[in-house]
Amino acid sequence: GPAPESASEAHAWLADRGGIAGPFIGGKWGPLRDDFASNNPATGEKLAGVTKTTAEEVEAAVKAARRAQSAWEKDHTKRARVLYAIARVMQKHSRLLATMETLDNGKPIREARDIDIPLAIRHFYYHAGLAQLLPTEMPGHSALGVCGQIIPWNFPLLMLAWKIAPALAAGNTVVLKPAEYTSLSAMVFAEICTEAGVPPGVVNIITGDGDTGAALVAADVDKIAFTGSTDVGRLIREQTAGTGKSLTLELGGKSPYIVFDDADIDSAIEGLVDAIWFNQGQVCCAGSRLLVQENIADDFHARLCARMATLRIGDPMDKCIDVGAIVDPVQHAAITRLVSASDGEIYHAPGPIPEGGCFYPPTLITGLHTASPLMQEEIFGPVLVSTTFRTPAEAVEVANNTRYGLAATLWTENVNLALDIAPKLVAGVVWVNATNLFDAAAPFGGVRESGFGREGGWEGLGAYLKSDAKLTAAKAIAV
Ligand code: TXE
Repeated sequence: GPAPESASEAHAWLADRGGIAGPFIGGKWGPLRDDFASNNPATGEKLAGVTKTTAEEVEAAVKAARRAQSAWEKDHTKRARVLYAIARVMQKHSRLLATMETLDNGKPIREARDIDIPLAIRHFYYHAGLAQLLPTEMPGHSALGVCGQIIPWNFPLLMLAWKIAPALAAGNTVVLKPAEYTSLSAMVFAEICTEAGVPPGVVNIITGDGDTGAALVAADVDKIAFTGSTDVGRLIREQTAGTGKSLTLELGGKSPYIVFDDADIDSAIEGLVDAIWFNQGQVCCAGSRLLVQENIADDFHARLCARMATLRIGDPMDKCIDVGAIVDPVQHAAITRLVSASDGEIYHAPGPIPEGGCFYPPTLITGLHTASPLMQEEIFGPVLVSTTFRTPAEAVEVANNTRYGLAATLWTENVNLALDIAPKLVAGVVWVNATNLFDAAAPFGGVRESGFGREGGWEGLGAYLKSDAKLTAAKAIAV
């Protein structure tokens, strides 16, 4: 096959900056300290040192954002122009962004190059348009102010784009914290902002772990937007309760993937490969729970196992690889622990796995009880659990038997059945004969313990504006 993508440009970029990722505040780097390491999960090598931004430094970032906010909000045409420039400069550096993302996160370079980076860029192009249209489409709305944004490690640059693009389009300034495992593409992004003419203080990046995140939640911000674990989401909800800070949460999931007996089975299996093995299954809306109609279950499982045996696991920089590395040994250990506690039948894809990295094979588990922890808990790895159903009503009941509600997928050739089932599924998005479709114009988000608030489209922009209700109340008082 083709030669692996070269890592040399990304290594040189990091070396030029002293090999440390740290806070970017008011348009400047620093202070930079090597507090902990960011490693390549495929090899264990240290890529860079990362600064654990202190509470005082977080306050300085919030102050820089506060100082920049009103000028930024004044001119929507300038915002549109700058967002458009960000997209273009990202495009120019897309190769560096893709290799940095793959080195730091372990995802296959094919996915970083063809999915993460283009979708992130598209988010900025799209929101440049929304910024331009805002005063005519949503007259009278104003920005929230300074937004604190905390993102996870599974799609570092894409989650950054989902947070920063709408916030900036709406006239807010931001302080964003990348996840501790994956700070490096955010570092590249900070310099892209400078190159694109983003005024100092409009975008601030603070590196660090949960302590830095907690300091951001406690700081003088007008909104917290969080994507991450349900436990931390709950904590942040408690911390912001009664403070007047706006909050949106995008949390975990255990999304059902329902296959009826009349489905196009080849397509349903290819969809499933995407649903649960894309990004090693480290996807909030992963189709991690297969529900297959009982009369086709044995055949479906046999064909699925045959397909799993063809997946190539290995060096994420290799363009031929389907499944890369798990982001960190901590996450790898969590997946291993959950699977080893299973009382079901476990099938691991037989493909060879490289030594020395954080690799976990694509895995299918059958024969679990619906109440089994593996059927209920988010595994956040390349592990699919499977169960069967007899009737459409039973499929709906089992699909909804979870505390989550982020996404759902269903496969059938019967359009009447699809139209009947889709609205009964408790989920923020339902895909029919497709999966993992994302677009900057389509709002994404959960219900129940998967969180609240939407990202993408006008709805997502609304999450960064003072709401109609608040405006109406303010007017009522004025009268
Ligand atoms: O998440 P955390 P972790 C789920 C998934 C995974 C599990 C644990 O099941 O196995 O969570 O992952 C910051 N105040 N998801 O531990 O800790 C943290 O620094 C403020 C699903 O990595 O929630 C990081 O930037 N911030 C999810 C971000 O929160 C805090 C994606 C997410 O990390 C904080 C990731 C605190 N007290 C994990 N503690 C999805 N929905 O896609 C941590 N952080």
